[in-house]
Amino acid sequence: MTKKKAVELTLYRYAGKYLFFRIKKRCKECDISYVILQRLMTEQLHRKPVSLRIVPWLDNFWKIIWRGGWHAPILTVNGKVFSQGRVPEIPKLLSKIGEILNDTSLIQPGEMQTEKATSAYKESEIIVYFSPACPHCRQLLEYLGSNGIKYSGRDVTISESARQDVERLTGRLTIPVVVIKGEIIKGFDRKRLKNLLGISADDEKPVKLDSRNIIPHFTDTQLSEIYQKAKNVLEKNQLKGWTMPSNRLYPHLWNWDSGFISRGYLHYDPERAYTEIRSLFRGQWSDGFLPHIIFNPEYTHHFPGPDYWNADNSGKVPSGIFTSGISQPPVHATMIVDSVKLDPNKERALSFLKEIYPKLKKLHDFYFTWRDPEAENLVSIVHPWESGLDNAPLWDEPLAAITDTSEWALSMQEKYDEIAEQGERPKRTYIEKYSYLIENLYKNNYDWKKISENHPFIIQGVLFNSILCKSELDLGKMAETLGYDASIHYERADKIKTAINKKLFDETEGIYYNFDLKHQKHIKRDTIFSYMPLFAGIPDKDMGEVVLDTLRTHCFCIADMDCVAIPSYDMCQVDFEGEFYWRGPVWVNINWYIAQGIRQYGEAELSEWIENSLIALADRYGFYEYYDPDSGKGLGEKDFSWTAALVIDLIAKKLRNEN
Ligand code: 2M8
Repeated sequence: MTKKKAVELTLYRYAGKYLFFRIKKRCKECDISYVILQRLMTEQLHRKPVSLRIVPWLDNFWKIIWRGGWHAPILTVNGKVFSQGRVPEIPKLLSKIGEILNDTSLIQPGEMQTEKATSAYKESEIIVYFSPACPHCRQLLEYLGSNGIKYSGRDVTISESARQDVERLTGRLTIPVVVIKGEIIKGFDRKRLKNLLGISADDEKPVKLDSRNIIPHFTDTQLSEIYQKAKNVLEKNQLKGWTMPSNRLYPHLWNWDSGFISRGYLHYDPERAYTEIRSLFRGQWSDGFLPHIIFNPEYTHHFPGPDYWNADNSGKVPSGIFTSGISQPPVHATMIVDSVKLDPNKERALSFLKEIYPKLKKLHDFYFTWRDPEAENLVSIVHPWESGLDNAPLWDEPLAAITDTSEWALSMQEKYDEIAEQGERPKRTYIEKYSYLIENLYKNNYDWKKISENHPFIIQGVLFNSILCKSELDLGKMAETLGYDASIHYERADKIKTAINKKLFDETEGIYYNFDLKHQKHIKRDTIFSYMPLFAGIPDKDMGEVVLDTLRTHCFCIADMDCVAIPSYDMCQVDFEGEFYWRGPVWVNINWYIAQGIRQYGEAELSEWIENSLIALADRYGFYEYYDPDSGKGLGEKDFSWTAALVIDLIAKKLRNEN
């Protein structure tokens, strides 16, 4: 039998570490190569015997250097260097793959390989090469526009020939580049532009070169329109008494989603906000635990549904209610703490707070009683989904260490594949482990003490504990409003704060890390979730400065504000994936927290950039579950409730001139 031909592509991205060196800069060519290759894999190379591996260049430089590869991005085809130091030429690459596979459909006609941008644009005197995510490009285009200059714009992220032109003209892929009457200007050089274009000092309409130009701005009328659209999303997802995260993949009531959703309702229909929270707490177990899903009895084919959770094994589920058996971050007290301030009917607000306060307290008590096995004032989670950040890179190591597998891992995998077909969902990677963890919970009858002794996944999370710390502070405020003794809440908040600073802060790196109790070690992954303590006011002023310094890099797009908002994972990491669920995309809820956090530590302008960018994302692309940090493309579920609810919150504050 002849061996089937296959092609292995390997992209060495400018990332990684070697001895004490660690790459902390982004390389535009690498980012663009990565995006283009991913796109090829899902388009032209879909269902072809071609695989793509992305590896960190610095970890592997000694392997590739022997094969002649010096400059990242390096692309190898079946181990041989195909291109380096630049974005690979795609028509040539496809032809090469076509030749290896004997697949003529991939071989590109000669004409296409030599396609030149100039042919289509020769009429035009001014050509601008740009990328939509680059702030200097946006400023340049705005400058030309406001001075009435006509130009042809060429987006290098879309056009191969535009990239070739830029490289030919400047020797490398750099943007923006302007070509005026044969002269080449790199970057936004206002003086040269002005001279070449003959704009007089009196007529010139300057665009100030400062970060304020990057911040999107809206009139009140525009804000009101976006607000209305956001309300429509919530209306669309509303059922009797509660709201689905989205009406396709998420037809049930989800714990922290309902918290965020209630924050949106509070601004225009407080009764609805109270009903949402009441519906959620209908599912509270007798020990105070609040499940992450309360199942919609009218929708039976969700996976994993009630049959898989066996929550009844606990003997703690309220009768007639079907729930899952894990929880989610306790955002609720924070989301509704402003009820009295926002509800025009103060009496109604007070009576709601009175009704909900004991339930919230019982929930927080649950965490301290059952989820703090070492009595350290740090609560732990027992499943990645409990964190709310399902497949974040944070869980890679602890999940990989689990060797057991569950009885129904296979069926779970098949069902997940069906769901994955419908959208960008976590695919197969850790399904076995997810299912094993669920099985271990119900086999232990949700006896939290036993679980803390034999469960393979017990993590003290930065995000979870920061959210709990803030919720304790807000529960304290609520207690004061109701005339109750608030001291227990402030004491607890203080204890969590001290514990987070003591155990989860890494002084050398200037960043907070999760702690894996099972393996007794920190999980050193640079996700945006490490910065959640800012929101809860956990670091003191000096520590806050250190944390902000770590955050202010290109890797989270803060140095240049050159993304659409803050990505969920460090973009300098080799396994960053801008379109994949919790492993890179921009999430509105996380950005909402980060914006408030950094404002408290003096970064008002950056905070405004984040908040306005979130509104701009919703305005331009719609209310998606998450977004690509570079292009802003909406991903996952469309018309997603928490995106709409938190955009309502941001707009409402702007219209009231808060902050
Ligand atoms: C995602 O999680 C669920 C599992 O609970 C899922 O993948 O089906 C997460 O993004 C989670 O944070 C969110 O609450 C849920 C519903 O929006 O979806």
